[in-house]
Amino acid sequence: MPLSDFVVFSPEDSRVRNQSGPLVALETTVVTHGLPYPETIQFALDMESAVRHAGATPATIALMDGKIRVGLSEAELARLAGDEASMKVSHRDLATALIKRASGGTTVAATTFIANKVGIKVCATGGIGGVHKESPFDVSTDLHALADTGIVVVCAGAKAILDLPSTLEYLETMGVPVIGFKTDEFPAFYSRESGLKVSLRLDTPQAIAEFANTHISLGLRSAVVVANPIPETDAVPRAEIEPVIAKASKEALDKHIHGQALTPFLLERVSELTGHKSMRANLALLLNNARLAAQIASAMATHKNRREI
Ligand code: PSU
Ligand code: MN
Repeated sequence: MPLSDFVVFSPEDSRVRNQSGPLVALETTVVTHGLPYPETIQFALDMESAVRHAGATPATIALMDGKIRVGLSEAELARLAGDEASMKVSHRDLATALIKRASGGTTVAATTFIANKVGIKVCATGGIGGVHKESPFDVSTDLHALADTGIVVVCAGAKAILDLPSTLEYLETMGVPVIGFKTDEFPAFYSRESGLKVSLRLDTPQAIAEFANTHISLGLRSAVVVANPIPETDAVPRAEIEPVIAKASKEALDKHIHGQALTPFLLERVSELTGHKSMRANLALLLNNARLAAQIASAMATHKNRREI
């Protein structure tokens, strides 16, 4: 059966499908498992607005009642966010969600998989998954997906709760370029600095678009990760966040929290321990990434047209 058999084209989907302009896919695990309810609803809508204001059309991707959806209505977003039963859907969970007629937020891995199938070239998230600190065998499916999906993923680096050097090594091994937007350093999600280098620094959405179109036209199957540092005013210095992450990671270890539950647990604990300062940072960087993703998607369309003339 083709993928289209599983995709329902509601009015929102069709709006997205019939868009001739640039599209930006938005992941929804951040809506179901990454941010507190009910604020997360407004937040998902704000991300969509940020994409629109920057000149592109948002395609929020999720599973709704056992169907893959590309574009959600406001009511559907609210239902997805508010339903305790909403799954966290990565590659291995896609078929489960379909046969159980379930709803769920898609991770970067599942979002990029679906976006790629429907021809969307750019996706925005907060931070990509990676190699977990205390358990080197817990490697996010995001990394595997990035190795295998020709798409641009705009993020604020990998989540700071992760082993960042190992995550970058993995990306390098899998041939995934990591572009620093106006930075030589790989940003660490809540903080702008990590002491680690990106593979290339580019300073404009146009330059990133040219890079991405070139990478994709070569037929390379890996993604292009665009690391966009959190705005200075919202950043939490590394010295402040590191001990908090260490404490939260220790708690997770003591409580035997692992697998799918680990990332949501750590994000929530870090937020509690910082008096929600980390949550505000998370929101700021998500909007910042949605904007840049829209600018890159627009520039990719223009650059491609120019080449075809
Ligand atoms: N970025 C955020 N909050 C999140 C996530 C990313 O700011 O909740 C989600 C993304 O959907 C990412 C997922 O794909 O966490 C990774 O989960 P895991 O480490 O279990 O693969
Ligand atoms: Mn994991």
